[in-house]
Amino acid sequence: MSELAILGGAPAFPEPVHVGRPNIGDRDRLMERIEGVIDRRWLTNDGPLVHEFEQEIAELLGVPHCIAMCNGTVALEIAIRAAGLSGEVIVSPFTFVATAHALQWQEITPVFCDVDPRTHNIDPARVEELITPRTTGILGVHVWGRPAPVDELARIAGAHGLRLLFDAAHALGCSTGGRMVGGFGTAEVLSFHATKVVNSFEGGAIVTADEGFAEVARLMRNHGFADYDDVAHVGTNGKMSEVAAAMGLTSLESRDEFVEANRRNYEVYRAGLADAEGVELIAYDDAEQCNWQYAVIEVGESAALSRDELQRVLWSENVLARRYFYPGVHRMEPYRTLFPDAGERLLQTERLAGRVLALPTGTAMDPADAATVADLIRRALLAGPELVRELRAVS
Ligand code: T4K
Repeated sequence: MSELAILGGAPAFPEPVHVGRPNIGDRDRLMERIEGVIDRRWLTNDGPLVHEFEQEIAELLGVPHCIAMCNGTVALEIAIRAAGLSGEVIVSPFTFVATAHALQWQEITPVFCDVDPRTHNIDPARVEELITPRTTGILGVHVWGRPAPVDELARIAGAHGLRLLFDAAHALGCSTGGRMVGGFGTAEVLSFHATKVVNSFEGGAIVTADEGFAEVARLMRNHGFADYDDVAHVGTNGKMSEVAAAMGLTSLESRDEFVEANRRNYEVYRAGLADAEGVELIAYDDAEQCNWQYAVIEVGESAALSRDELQRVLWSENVLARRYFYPGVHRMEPYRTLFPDAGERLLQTERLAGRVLALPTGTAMDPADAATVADLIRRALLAGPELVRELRAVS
């Protein structure tokens, strides 16, 4: 126990080990593509690499239309607008804040629906009670890449005449019931942020099977321009640059390797934490396709340390585990001011937000590092009450 850094030992890692360290892929290929961008002097505005990237993504997901964007948040905003959402939209509060902000930014009220504690996704059994005459849609999120209950949500949306969109920022290359994420609802939104399994530095995309929707989203992405001098729609600037697409294409080429690295680390965590009392690594369905992008533990009541205490132990070892998505979007501004009592009916979300910790993974981490992290967690738990006493004394 004396070796734990929080008690004065040397940190297990000399440098910070981040959650979300970017996967890079083949540098030479990336540089070659960037040289091509410079040589062509075509830097953005629907360039050839963006086209190629869109085709690759559409093919991978088996959807007819992919519209690449500057980031996932703007892609969400455009998807919401292209779907004609207004009034109220039902959404999970257990997500990155961008999901709700994309609605609120357009003066649409996010109506937070509690989550299923097993899946961390929106609980379909709680959706219908939130529908009012102002409700126009449901925005599902595939948290951690574990698909939302797509069929139940489609049934509810269909029965009530609501639009259904999905925030698929975590779920590139994931499937449910053998069907790839990307084809559900009216449209799905991807993120290629630096921290995602496939990245384009910053980037995002709307994928859809609806041709009319795709056309509107494309117009909106480029200020509404249908042609030179012809503005056919209200729009914004959501364009992906060529350099971003260069990274996106290079990253896509190494996707299998990235997923494999995630999976290897996940398996090390699974083995290392199998007998860690009170700590559970979230499960993925082996029968489905999965990107294994998030290695997330839940720290339960029977653990010797609270989630926050465990996080402090890990941070002192330079393991920067993150409390995604603490404290829940409903407890962030402007939502906590707008809905001060929301927590009273979001009991599962509140409980979950107090338990989860995302551990580092990805290609920047090798399995030996993951084994060290798992070992630190086990040792911290074993140190138990004694460590808690010390922690409280130093806080
Ligand atoms: N919907 C969902 C469900 C999302 O999760 C996200 C994004 C979105 C929508 C919006 O998509 P984008 O507009 O971002 O395309 C990070 C990411 O910034 C964010 O993209 C992501 N979700 C979220 C889950 O994680 P933060 O606030 O944790 O970022 P930050 O700066 O703390 O970085 C995370 C970790 O990654 C740090 O430990 C440092 C490390 N890192 C980060 C960057 C950018 C690196 O090592 N290198 C880097 O270049 O949100």
